[in-house]
Amino acid sequence: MKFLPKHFSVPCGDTVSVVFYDDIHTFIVVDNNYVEPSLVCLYSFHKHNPDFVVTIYGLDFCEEDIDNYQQHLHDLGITTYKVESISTAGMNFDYKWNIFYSDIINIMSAKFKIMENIEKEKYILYFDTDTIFTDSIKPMFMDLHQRELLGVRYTENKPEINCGIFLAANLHVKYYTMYLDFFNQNRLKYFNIDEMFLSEVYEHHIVYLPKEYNTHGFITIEHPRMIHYIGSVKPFMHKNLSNFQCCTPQRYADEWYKVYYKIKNRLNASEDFDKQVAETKTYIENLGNRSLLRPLENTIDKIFCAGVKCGVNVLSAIVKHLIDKYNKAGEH
Ligand SMILES: [Mn+2]
Repeated sequence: MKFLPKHFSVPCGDTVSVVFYDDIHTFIVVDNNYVEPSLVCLYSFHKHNPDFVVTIYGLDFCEEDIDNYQQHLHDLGITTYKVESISTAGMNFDYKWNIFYSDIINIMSAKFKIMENIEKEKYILYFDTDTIFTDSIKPMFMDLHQRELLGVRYTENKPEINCGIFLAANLHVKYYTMYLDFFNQNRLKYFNIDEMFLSEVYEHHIVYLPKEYNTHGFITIEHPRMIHYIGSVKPFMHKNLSNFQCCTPQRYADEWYKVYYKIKNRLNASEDFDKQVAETKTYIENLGNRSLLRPLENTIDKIFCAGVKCGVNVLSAIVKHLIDKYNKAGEH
C-alpha cells in the first residue's frame, strides 16, 4: 500500500479508516539527566519521520529548562515539536527494591499520567529516549485497529510488549489512576510493571509488530528501524563504571555513537564512521567518573542502598515472624 502525503490508511475491522498525523499524540518523557540521549533519539526520529509532531514532557522542567531544550531542538533543525513540563508531585513510588528501575520510575509512571490527559479521539505513540531510529516507522501503522495496542514482544515467548515504543488506540480510561492501583498490587511481582499494566489495560488485544520496530537486545534483527538500548548499560555510559552486561549488541551501540558524533559536531561530521565511533567512545570514556548522560555511580549507590534496605527489611520480617511465633506459643 502506498502512503498518501499526510495520512495513513488503517484497517479497522471490516472498514478502512484514515489516521492523520494530527490524530496521533506522539510523545517522550525526559528528565534533566536524559537531555542528551533524548536529543540523539529525537534527531534520528525526526530525520526518518519528519511529519510527526513530538511532544517532549520534561519532568519538573522550569521555564529555563524548556527554553534550553527548545534551543537544542532549534540548533538541530528539529521544528515539529512541543516542549512541556510535567510535575512529579505525588509520584513517590516505592520501587527501590528494583535496582534497574529505581531512577526511572517517575519516567515510567509519567507516561500514564500523560496518556490519561490525551484527547480521547487520538492515538498514542510513545517511545523511550534510550533509542535511535534508523528508518521510518510509518509501516507500523498498517496494523492499527480500534482498542488495540501495538508493540514488539518483551521476549520471544512472553505475551507482553516491550514499552520502548508502543502505538495504542486511546481507550480514554483513567490510565494513571489504574496504574497506581496496579502498581500497589503488583510491585513485588513484576520486573516490567509498566508493560504488564498495559497488557492488562488492553486486555491482551495486542498486535505484535515485527522485531525491526524495537530491536532491544532480547530481540535482534539485522536491519532494525529502531534500536532500543535496554538494561542498565547504555552506549552513553562510561563503560568502566559498569560490571553489567549490555543487553544490546555492540554493533547497535556504534549506531548511537555515530548519531551522537554528528550532533556534537554541529552536524558537520565527516563520513568516516569508524573514526566517529572511536572518537565518541574516547570522549565518553574521558568524562571520568560520571557517565555522559546519566550518573551511573548514582545508580550503583541506589543499588547498594536498595540492597541494604532489602536486607534490613528481610531481617526485620524474620525477627517479627519469630516474635509473633513466640507470642503465639506463649498464648497456648
Ligand atoms: Mn528504554
